[in-house]
Amino acid sequence: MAQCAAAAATSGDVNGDGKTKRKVAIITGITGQDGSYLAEFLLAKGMRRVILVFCNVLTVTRLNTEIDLGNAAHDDITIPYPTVQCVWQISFDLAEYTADVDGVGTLRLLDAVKTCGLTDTVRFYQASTSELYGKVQEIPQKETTPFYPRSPYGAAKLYAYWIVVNFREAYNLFAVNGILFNHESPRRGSNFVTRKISRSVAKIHLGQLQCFSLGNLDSKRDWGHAKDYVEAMWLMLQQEEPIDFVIATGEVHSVREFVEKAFKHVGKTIVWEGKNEEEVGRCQETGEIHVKVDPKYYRPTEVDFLQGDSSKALKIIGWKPRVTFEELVKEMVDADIELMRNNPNA
Ligand code: G4F
Repeated sequence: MAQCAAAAATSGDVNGDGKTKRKVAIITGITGQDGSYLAEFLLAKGMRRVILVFCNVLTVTRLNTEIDLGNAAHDDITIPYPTVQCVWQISFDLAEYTADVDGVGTLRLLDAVKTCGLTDTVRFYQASTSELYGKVQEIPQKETTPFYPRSPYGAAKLYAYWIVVNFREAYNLFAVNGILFNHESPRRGSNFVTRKISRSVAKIHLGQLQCFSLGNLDSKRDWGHAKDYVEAMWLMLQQEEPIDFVIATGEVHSVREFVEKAFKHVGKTIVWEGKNEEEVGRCQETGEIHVKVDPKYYRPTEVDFLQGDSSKALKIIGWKPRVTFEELVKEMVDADIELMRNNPNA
């Protein structure tokens, strides 16, 4: 799967004590944040064996590591970390590759399940995405909202979504799509906007950087915490029926607000001056410019606004987010301050 997505195939089922019967999980995309959180979550749930599939998006290497975690803490495991570009850049520049990994890659996994005669035992989770909604056709977006992807990544994920539905209907496979809205954490890749901001604010706070550049400050996202979202993945796999769900907080914030909140946490008030490419964010307390706009971060086709409605998930699987937007921003900035203090080149 994509470097930021995790998919789990499991033969597990609920025992009644909240633990799984057959404790094997395969997680793809282990270099992304979701893979590591999911592995930890499943181990805590009693899963005995978690196989981590390493997908290097740049060298097309797959399945080159298999690690039995046992009871070891995830932190004790060393997993090679590839050079990772941000999803949208890969997506637009390497559209064919994106289709191969994120679209056809899902088909390959499903086909493997079928070919091995495992359709009755495997439970398959597909890391679907709010990128499917792209140019949104309805606000907020829910399971019935029409899709309108705006990137090669979104288009590839659309195929993945439907091929999962098809295998479910054609072969009675327990396969589900988790339509996850943006979810972040201190483990988020540094090219995603939230982590780029938290790292930069941490560096500025520590005197290691003066200014950084962003693209579209007015883009709005429904940002949750990745830890909450991996719990939703697991819950979806514990149900009697395979059902697709939107997983989101329902709250929307702009990139601009994320910047303001992150700086506020380190005692800086950002005031905005100028328009479009000339816009800057200045620190009210010191007068220094800390944020600039650089059109190189604009996208060929932008997804301006995403807001999910996860009321179906609340009703059927009892899922709701725990971490607030404010807590998320603070956790990310604090973690990066700690990281940069110990290793300014991180
Ligand atoms: O953090 P982003 O790169 O995430 P994006 O594109 O929403 O995608 C993420 O969420 C999806 C779920 O909806 C996943 F499917 C996908 O895999 C990934 O996890 O960008 C968020 C917004 C965009 O509108 C972008 O234009 O932030 C805006 N932005 C503004 N300046 C920037 C920047 N994005 C990045 N990466 N870098 C900037 O400097």
